[in-house]
Amino acid sequence: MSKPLEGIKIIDFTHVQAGPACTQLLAWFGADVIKVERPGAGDVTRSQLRDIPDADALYFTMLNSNKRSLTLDTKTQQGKEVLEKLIRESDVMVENFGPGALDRMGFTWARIQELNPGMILASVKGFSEGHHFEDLKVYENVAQCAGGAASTTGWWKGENSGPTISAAALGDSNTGMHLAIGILTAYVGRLKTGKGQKVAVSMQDAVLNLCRVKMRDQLRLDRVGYLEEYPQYPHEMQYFEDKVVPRGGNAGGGGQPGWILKCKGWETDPNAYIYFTVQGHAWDPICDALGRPEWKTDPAYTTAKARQPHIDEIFATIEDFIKDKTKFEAVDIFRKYDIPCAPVLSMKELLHDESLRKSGSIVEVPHKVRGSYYTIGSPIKFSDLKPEVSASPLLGEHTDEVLAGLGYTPQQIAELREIRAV
Ligand code: CAO
Repeated sequence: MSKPLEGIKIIDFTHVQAGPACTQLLAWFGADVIKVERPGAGDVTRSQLRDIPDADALYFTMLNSNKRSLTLDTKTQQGKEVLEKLIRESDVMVENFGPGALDRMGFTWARIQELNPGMILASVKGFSEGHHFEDLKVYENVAQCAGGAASTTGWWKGENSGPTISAAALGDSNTGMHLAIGILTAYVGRLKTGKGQKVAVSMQDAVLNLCRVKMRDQLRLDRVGYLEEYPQYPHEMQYFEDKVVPRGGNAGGGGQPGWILKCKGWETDPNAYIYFTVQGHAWDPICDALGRPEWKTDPAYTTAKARQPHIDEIFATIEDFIKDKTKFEAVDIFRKYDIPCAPVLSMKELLHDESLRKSGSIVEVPHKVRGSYYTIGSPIKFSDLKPEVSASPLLGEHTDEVLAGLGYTPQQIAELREIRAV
């Protein structure tokens, strides 16, 4: 079966993580993604944190599968001419250079439209156009700080109570995913109007979009003065006095209290924990699971509001119940009662998880230089499409092929190579 995005040609002018994550997704679903890289060096992630000497680093391979690689120095006149031809023949150009880099290269939005009025130009920047920080270059953690994730993650007191960064790529890959949605929207728009458009996602906005419930909490705090589901309520109300959303440790982000609880072996295994959610309507099953049927009718426990002052005691009771059970045994017990919970899984456990292998969420990909590598496959599953992950390209692997497709003769390609334009 042909893949849904087959026939869509994308100039992938991206590097590091935010842009490549977006274009990789589109490549999985069938788009022809041509990664344009500087001759000699290419995407900086090819050589960052290498685990095998002289082989593309996993940082690169895991974000650039299913693409073709064209080396092109777009600062030379000849390189610019090649890019112009490519722009004329492509549907989408994705870039995540520092602010103004594309304009400095001579490819302003006006020029791109002149070359191809149907072109969709998709950009990631740290901040949105016109923002007072728009000139800043931004990496992952900078975005997490600017988008509200860092101020709301971590602990509100104690030695390590400062703003905290999440290990999940909220700034990078998350922004790329937003951009992919924008590109597909603009593409559908173009099918109706024939016109391309500019699509932009700032990393700050993409992080903020994922911090929606924290903004909800700020608005509630402004109105009500406290947040009853936060661990500070009701014993540490001083943390609400400045009316700024405090960090909530491992508390549940929605209306359901939750916490990370120790299981058997936590003293030596850093991941011997489960997450347990005290779902309001599952209170009776929770009491049954814990062998505390008296809590089902005790007014001090029957409503979420009544339970909140005792929430630490409730979590301590669950911890006591699971202290002689592994995280998997604990979850096996609670799943019978329909309680939302899961073990805290390490990267090692996820890498070897059979279900993830079976579903294609973790895949092994043969690679010309590395031998093979494991990578994360498509998290989006379809009934009529099985995205197959193929190796990331070697630097310039498809240069000749792409140039020939643009009409260059072997001799012209050799000349371009001679002057190091490709
Ligand atoms: N041929 C010739 N020149 C090329 C080229 C090519 N094929 N590809 C890129 N370049 C040039 C650009 O023209 C630019 O040159 P100038 O600055 O002289 O105009 C330069 O290479 C790239 O600059 P940059 O600012 O993008 O790169 P950087 O390493 O200094 O900064 C980053 C990296 C990520 C901080 C910056 O690109 C950025 O802020 N991007 C937007 C936000 C973003 O996506 N960040 C997430 C990255 S993932 O963590």
